[in-house]
Amino acid sequence: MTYEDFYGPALTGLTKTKQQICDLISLYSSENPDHAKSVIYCCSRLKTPESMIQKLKKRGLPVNKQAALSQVYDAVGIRVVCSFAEDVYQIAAWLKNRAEFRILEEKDYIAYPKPNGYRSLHLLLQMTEGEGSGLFAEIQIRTIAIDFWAALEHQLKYKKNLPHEAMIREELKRCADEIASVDLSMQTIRDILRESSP
Ligand code: 0O2
Repeated sequence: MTYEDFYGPALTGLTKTKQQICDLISLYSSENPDHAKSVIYCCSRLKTPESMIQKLKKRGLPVNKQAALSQVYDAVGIRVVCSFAEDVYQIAAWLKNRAEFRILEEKDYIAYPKPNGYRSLHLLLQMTEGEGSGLFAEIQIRTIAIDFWAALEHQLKYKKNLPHEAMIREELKRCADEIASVDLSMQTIRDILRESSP
């Protein structure tokens, strides 16, 4: 099934919303020269019809465009990858003050990691301006170290009958905790360097 088959005329608004949010992230770097290097990269996607259908079924929702656009918030997904945990919160604070959308919910999986070790800050929002006004989107903000972990962990979602699955999950959890500890140490070193700079 194509994106057009599933999302119909809403596809234009979804695509514009995705671009509008990506442009905003670029603006963050140019408006905040002190934080110009905070964002390592930003990527975006429209949820594929297959992935959306799977999510609707999993939640027991009707499998149609209306439910996809009104009851699932991440048809438009943006991922912002930063160097340090501090950057994650600074970008989130800046995004929360934008007029282009209103934040519906903040999920802080950095302060409150998922049991598998997943850490990220998610902002669920609704557009208030532009062609996609009224549409929902999710912005995920995380450090590059955790992004590296999440990309590998995400592969588990698509594996069936994986040998040694419990061991792999346990090992991934250990890696996530080590990465969180490294992120914290890197932040501390950055703070010390900043304080001691001439
Ligand atoms: P994709 O392929 O990224 O689009 P749910 O899917 O119901 O658990 P919910 O309630 O929609 O999640 O919201 P949440 O927790 O904000 O998660 C939405 C997205 O965050 C997921 O999208 C993933 O991209 C990411 N995410 C959440 N938890 C994990 C995790 O444990 N590991 C990894 N690697 N990513 C995670 P989708 O829909 O799963 O898929």
